[in-house]
Amino acid sequence: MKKLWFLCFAALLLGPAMLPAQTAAQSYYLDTSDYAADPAAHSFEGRIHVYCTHDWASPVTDRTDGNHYDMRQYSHFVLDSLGSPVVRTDAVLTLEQVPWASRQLWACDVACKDGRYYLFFPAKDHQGIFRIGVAVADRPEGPFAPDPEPMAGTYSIDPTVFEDNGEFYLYFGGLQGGQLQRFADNKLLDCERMPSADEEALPARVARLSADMHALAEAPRPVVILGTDGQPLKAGDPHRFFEAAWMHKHNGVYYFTYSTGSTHLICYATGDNPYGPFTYRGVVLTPVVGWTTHQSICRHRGKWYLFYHDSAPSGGVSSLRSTKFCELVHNPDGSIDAVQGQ
Ligand code: FUB
Repeated sequence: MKKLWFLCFAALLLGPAMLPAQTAAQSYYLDTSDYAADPAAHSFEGRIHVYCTHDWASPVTDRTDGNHYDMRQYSHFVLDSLGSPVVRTDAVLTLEQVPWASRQLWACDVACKDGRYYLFFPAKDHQGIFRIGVAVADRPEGPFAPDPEPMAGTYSIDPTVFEDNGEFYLYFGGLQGGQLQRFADNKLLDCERMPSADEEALPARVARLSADMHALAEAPRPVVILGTDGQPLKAGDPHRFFEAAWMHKHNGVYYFTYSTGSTHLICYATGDNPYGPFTYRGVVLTPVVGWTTHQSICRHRGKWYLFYHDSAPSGGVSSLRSTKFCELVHNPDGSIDAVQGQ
């Protein structure tokens, strides 16, 4: 009790700088010395490695199609466990290094195969179309060397890679600024087409990767999310896919998590294989401060963690976000306890 009183007194005296950045949801900021968003977290070589977009105060103020999300490099963070010191490295891959890219390094992900690290990232090409590239490193912290061209057959944003039984699967896609509505049957349309509220929602895409990790081994397929009625979710459903695909597997169940964008939720749907279909199950994260919400889910030393971002440290500026994390609970019935974003 004496110790508790002492801690309260010290906190009052020394101010918040001495305390861990903690929210009501027992979430912790990874690092508030600079902005970092869209966390992709993995347990590699016994430590937690997190790959983020590096938000900054860009002069771009045009909000059309998310142009103000004008990131030019990725950041890497490494930590041993919840609460341990975090080491940050910026510029593990920069826009200047990628010959085919013109702008907007949006959410990325990293996979490890045979001791090498593959960073999958989206950027607009010189025609203004989002494509997905791959960059390789010998160490999880980089530096990453990009291929000279984007991966053939890729489009849109938010690539994430999931390993299952020795195969690697690339998931991707994002609406509106992410341009998914500009593609049908894996082809660029002359004119974008957003479905009306009572039509089927636009799905994320998934494709198995080639053995060398540099190409798609097959044409991308739709990731269909079914409602409890067994029918694909409609475009007007507040739980339909928008962006930020992520896959994890727990107790043999495949969990597809994603952002609903305009309704500001992170939701989950479950299935029995990496391609789906997946059945909508519920909310993982309620709305955070800021417009975008973006998650990754990582198992480390037997515990599951949810990584996400919010704009609270920047006072709500939607393009200046900070990464947070907390433990994530899977219940015995396979459901996930929702984390409160605020
Ligand atoms: O950070 C840019 C974009 O905002 C990401 O790619 C989306 O997932 C959203 O977080």
